Amino acid sequence: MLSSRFLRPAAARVSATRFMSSHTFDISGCFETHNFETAPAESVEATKDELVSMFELMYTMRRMEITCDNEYKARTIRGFCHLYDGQEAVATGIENALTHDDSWITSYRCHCVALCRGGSVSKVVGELFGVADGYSGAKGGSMHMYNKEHNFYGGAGIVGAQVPVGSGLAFANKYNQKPGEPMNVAIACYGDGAANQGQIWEAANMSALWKLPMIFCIENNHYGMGTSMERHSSINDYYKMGNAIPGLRIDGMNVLAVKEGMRFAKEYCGAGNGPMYIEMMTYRYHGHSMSDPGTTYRNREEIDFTRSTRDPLEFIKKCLMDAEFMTKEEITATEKRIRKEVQAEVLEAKKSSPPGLDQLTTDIYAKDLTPGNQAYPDFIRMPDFANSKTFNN
Ligand SMILES: Cc1ncc(C[n+]2csc(CCOP(=O)(O)OP(=O)(O)O)c2C)c(N)n1
Ligand SMILES: [Mg+2]
Repeated sequence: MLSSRFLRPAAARVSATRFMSSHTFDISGCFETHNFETAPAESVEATKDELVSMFELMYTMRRMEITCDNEYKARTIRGFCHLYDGQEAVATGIENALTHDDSWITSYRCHCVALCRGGSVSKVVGELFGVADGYSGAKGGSMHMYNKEHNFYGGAGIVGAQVPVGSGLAFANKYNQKPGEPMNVAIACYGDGAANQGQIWEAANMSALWKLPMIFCIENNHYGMGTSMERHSSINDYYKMGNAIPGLRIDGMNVLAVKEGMRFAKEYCGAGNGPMYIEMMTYRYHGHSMSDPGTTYRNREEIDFTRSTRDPLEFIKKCLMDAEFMTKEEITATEKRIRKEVQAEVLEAKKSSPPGLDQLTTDIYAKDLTPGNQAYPDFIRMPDFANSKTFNN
């Protein structure tokens, strides 16, 4: 079971300072630092538009994931399916602090990141239905959504595999830095259960040696499948795991703190100071995947307690009301509208069909599979460079 410090109620203090259409929110107590002389701000200003759009995105995520749960139970979705409800403030805060010039890669729990990076509910849900209009043209499914145009590199089914790829993305961003401008950063999100993998240490070492603009982002939802973090990890201060690499722990249920922490990380890493470790303190409401009811290794009281004291949506609703940006009635009306919109998008996705047979030979490495006419890659590297081959030029 979780220790009490992870279950503290989300800080929802609202200071008296008020500007015309913006408000100052107190986020002190939302951060713990490791190896840092500076820290994120203790208060942040947010405009009404910004807060409302964060709320709408988070509520859309919540409804989308609950809809996936229902559709799965109705057997219109099959196969692997890992839901993100409970963790919405993490993806939303990251999305609001970074731009789409920054690269993002994550684990199989990727529906909501896909939504942030150029997606729509119909595309994400369509991918789960296996239709041609789905996010990856029905070729990826729940765990493998990908959008190069928006610098989103997936969706990885192998635990931790996304992290070294993230360091590669950070390397590319350093390589392509424009003179006089800060570097774009790369963020790799992974779970507490992945955090002790050897490949992550190797990626961290190289990222530090080469001062890559890489953010190692551990979404600590306290469980790796059905094993609590106290049982699977000898260290539970994940933000300190980079040793010499500076670390930051963030209250991952407070979207304003996530955004401010990520702004701080982008500034630090983008300025050429090297990588950073971030630990988001969060929680998943569903079981690990659809085959896990999520109640055998944790009890209902723990889930209910988190919902009633730390829910990220209840937190942002409180901020909206305390700042007098929205009334309770306006919030209820918005929720009703979004519920309808999500349902409409699901119906839209259901109208699409599975991909045609002509799609069987697309999106694979070989360019032409016509017998006798196979195209080779442009360059094949042999062990002996002199015997390596260059084609098509
Ligand atoms: C290399 C590898 N080992 C094991 C698995 C099986 N597996 C899938 S998810 C998971 C737990 C990961 O937990 P965590 O990193 O905390 O992420 P969360 O599911 O909590 O988001 C395991 C062991 C896998 N997919 N890949
Ligand atoms: Mg986990």
